[in-house]
Amino acid sequence: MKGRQRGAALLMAMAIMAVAAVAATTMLVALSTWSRQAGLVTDHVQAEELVVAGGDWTRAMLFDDRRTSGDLDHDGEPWALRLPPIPFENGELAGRIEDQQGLFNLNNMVRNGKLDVTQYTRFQRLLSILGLPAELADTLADWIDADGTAQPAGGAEDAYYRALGHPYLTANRPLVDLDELAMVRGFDAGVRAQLKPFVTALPATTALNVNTAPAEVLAAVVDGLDLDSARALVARRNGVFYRNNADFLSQLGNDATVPGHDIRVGSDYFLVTLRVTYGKARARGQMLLARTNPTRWPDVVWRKVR
Ligand SMILES: [Ca+2]
Ligand SMILES: [Ca+2]
Repeated sequence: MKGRQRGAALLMAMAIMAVAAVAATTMLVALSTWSRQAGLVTDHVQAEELVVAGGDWTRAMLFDDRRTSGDLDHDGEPWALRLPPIPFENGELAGRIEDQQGLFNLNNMVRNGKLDVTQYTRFQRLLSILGLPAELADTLADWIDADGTAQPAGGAEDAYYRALGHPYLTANRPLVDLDELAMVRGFDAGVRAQLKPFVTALPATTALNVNTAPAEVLAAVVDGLDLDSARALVARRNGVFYRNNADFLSQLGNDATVPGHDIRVGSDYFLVTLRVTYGKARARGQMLLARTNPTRWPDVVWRKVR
């Protein structure tokens, strides 16, 4: 980076730090005005930088949420509100934060390189609820597990992918993000679109947040909970929330069980989606945030801006 650009980046960072606690509008107006005066960047680069700046604002918001609400996250909290487009000079910003721990974490299916049969069964249950073939659980387990032995019920290891027109190998490690599913046998665009509202790929094994999980995921994870009962639970949850696991467990019928370590009422992982218009340019950004250390702003696990 040239000195002037580095100075600009530093100024940008300082501006973000200084105003993160203030309203987003104020921050974005300040940044866009500063940048126009400096005349350093094109509209598109500017739009991308505003996506990054907006991302830092969401990090500050989630940090503050943990500080004020403790280990408790539900759809009634400020972070869960979809932001209406915020206009600023020469553009606007829109975005949302989505809890990822209310979704089924596909990487839970493999622990330390080996299949976790309980989680694999839960994913099969989710596939069945969504009307998708059970063998998708086998091909995905093979994609993630460390070994090269295909699941007996319809898995796929290197031999399958090597024989493709554009050959490649199985990852044999946790999914980095959901886009990677496109590489896995059977996960065509239609399947991925059907799964998307219910699944995620997180860098650690995670418990399910029962305050934000959709009925389909609750029915997949809780043994003996059918979809109708899960829908009834979600309807009752609307407007109230579970304060702890016992609160949730007391709402289950006699036949429904789930180990306490597989559920919780808070979340560490959030997906941020931001759209910025600046001048004639548009930029869209997504980032996965990990709030695993409550003493600092959430870490950015990955960020995509385009
Ligand atoms: Ca919270
Ligand atoms: Ca494998």
